[in-house]
Amino acid sequence: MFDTLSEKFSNAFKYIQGKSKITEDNIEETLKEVRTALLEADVNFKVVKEFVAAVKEKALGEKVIKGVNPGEQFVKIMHDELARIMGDANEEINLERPGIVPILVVGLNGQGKTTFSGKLALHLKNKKKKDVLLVPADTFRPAAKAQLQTLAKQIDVDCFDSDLNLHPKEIAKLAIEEAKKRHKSVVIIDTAGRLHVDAELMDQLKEVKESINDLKPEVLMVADAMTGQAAVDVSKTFHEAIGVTGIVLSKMDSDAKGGAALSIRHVTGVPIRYVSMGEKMKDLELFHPDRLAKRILDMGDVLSLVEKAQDNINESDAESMMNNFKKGKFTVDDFLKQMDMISNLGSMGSILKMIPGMGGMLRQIGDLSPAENEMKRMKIIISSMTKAERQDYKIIKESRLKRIASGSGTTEAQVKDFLGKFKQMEQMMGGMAAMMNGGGFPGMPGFPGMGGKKGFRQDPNAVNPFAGMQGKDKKKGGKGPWGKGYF
Ligand SMILES: Nc1nc2c(ncn2[C@@H]2O[C@H](COP(=O)(O)OP(=O)(O)O)[C@@H](O)[C@H]2O)c(=O)[nH]1
Ligand SMILES: [Mg+2]
Repeated sequence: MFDTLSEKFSNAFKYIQGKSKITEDNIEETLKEVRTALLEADVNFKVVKEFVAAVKEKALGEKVIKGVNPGEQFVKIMHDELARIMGDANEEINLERPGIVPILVVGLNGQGKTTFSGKLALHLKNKKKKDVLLVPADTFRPAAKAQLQTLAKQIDVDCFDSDLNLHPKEIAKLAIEEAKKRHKSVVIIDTAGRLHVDAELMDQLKEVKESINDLKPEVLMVADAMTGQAAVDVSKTFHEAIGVTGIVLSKMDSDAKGGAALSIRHVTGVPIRYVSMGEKMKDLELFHPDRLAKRILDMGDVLSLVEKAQDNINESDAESMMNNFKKGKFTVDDFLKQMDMISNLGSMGSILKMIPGMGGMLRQIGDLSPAENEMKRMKIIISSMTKAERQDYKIIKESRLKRIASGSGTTEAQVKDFLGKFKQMEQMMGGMAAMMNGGGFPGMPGFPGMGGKKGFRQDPNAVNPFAGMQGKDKKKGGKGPWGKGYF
């Protein structure tokens, strides 16, 4: 997300790095680059002008804080201003009111309305414990009904059987009647779009909204983040015509440049509430301006990472793995589960970027696809292994090796390579388990809590991940990261 912008910002900050004080002179180059970066990311020019002026004023007015260098102070100011133009705090729609809450999902064609309707239903069902009714009301493209019905089935949410011959406002009314009967608390109405903003569409949406106005409907406008300023202009038009209560940025998983996210709130005055991040139903995030600002500035986003992990990790899998782990056992199946857990969180790049400081490092590494491809290859090899082999890879000898290679479409050398790597992982895991169980490192008596005999170095030829800690030559006191004589 917003990779180019992050990179240009980090280049811009170089001009003030190592300076002892921020001055009008040394900040000029940085601000110029920040300005160019924002304009190139398709941020609205008025927003850019205000942003740069605000950053400049704060940076020059900033008192020199002892111990904090001007570069860091500047990044902090940038962070606060970025978050401010995007809207400060997350503002989710308010569902805690009596009666049914209707949510109208509006926007142009192909922006992701139907997809978002499904995602929102799933989010409200799981996170807010709401009983939701999905309502297809796109009378313009009849296929949209089937699309929503399919999604509804997939996420196990009820879908209203709309009569597409009726006017959408009639559909909305009937759906709300139905929702009352079924004691639903939220009704999500997926409306029609057009290729371009047109008067007929606006009139239709206005009528739908007015027909249910007594229930104070939320109107969520879905805008494709890839379209930059166009998304901003369209949102403004929709807001002026029908009154929008929230914006959803869709397709933020793509290489959107950032223009829409950074301008839309400031230009329209409407808060961004959700971010749609992919084609799967779970790919929805709340919009947190401060977290996004951190991601843009390579400061990581640990909170989102933890939330993602909590949402996506299967507890019983994690527990059975932990049990194995405590026993000092690590099987190919455990490894497969670990890989699945990680890929459930997203692409490697997207996960790593959430760790503070990794963004810049990733740019230096460049392409992560070799690592991702290797992970894929490992999964294919594992899928060609039998259950017994996954529990104990040591039984894999010549003929099994041949079978796995041909089954997975890899070479025997690749299978051997995988087994070699797995063996190293097994030893690492064994080592950690030994540490946790108080087994301790061989040759390190007296280290508190680690004096046991069960060393982890079962195989003298193994690659020892803790080699540095142990110190190859004990007499010299070790060369480990903890320095001489620590052990
Ligand atoms: N990558 C990506 N694709 C999306 C996202 N949201 C929707 N899409 C895709 O965009 C296309 C149009 O989405 P749809 O929900 O039918 O748009 P609608 O016409 O506004 O209802 C479909 O192919 C979706 O799978 C998203 O957040 N990320
Ligand atoms: Mg649709």
